[in-house]
Amino acid sequence: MRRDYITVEQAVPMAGLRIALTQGVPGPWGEAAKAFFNIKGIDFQPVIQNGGQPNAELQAWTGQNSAPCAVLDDERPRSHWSEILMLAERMQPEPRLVPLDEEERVAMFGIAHELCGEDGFGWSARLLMLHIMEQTNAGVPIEHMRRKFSSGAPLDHAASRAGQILDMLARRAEKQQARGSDYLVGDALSAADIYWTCFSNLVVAMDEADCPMPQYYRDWGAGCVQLIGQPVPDVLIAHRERILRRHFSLPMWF
Ligand SMILES: N[C@@H](CCC(=O)N[C@@H](CS)C(=O)NCC(=O)O)C(=O)O
Repeated sequence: MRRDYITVEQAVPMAGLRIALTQGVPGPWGEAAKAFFNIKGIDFQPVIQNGGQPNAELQAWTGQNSAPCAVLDDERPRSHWSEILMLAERMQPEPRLVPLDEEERVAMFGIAHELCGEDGFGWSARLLMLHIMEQTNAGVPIEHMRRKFSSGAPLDHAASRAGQILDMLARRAEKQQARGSDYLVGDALSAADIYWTCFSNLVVAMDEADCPMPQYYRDWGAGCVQLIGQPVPDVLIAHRERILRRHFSLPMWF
């Protein structure tokens, strides 16, 4: 379902599903959104968001300037990870990515928050990356990104949150395997598996053949693991590889 990007200006008058995505890098929130729609066979039009930039046109269209942001026809823009997931579920319920069973739903949304939410894994890894960018003069507008994405806690808090979440996920993956499931929740694929697959790329870069992303992005991930101070458990990388191969369109394209 590879498609060329269009600008916000081109996207605004269009009908259908348009999704603003950071062009040129596999932003984990954006890659997860893309995977939901791809897995469900829902067509969408990628729209350019420029990472770290003001994105004034996107701001005027959607009331915010981050990616991803999904706009279906003339409905309200959806930029929170859970809004985008629920939109995908509504547009095409099968295959389900939010479990029907209420206990499993709670587990899935809990894991998703730990991966995607404020003070979660992606949030914390990004703060570690901003620190690395600053040390290496990476040319990224650090102050703009900190203003958007800092919670005011010190760097060691971000490192320990990322480590705690990795431990929690590894324990869960092991328990699930012991009961005969290849998935993080219940016995089937859910958004939790997709989020982990995409967010794992922040710490252990996917193979070039699967995800041809810039070398600097790979280097930031390795630096991130050093700051976390513990390796990413093998069980989680094996899980990521299984989900990638079974459920993603490869190579990724951004
Ligand atoms: N709004 C999303 C999070 C989106 C997000 O954090 N996007 C980042 C991904 S690194 C982004 O757009 N960064 C580039 C930028 O801010 O320009 C949510 O809470 O679900």
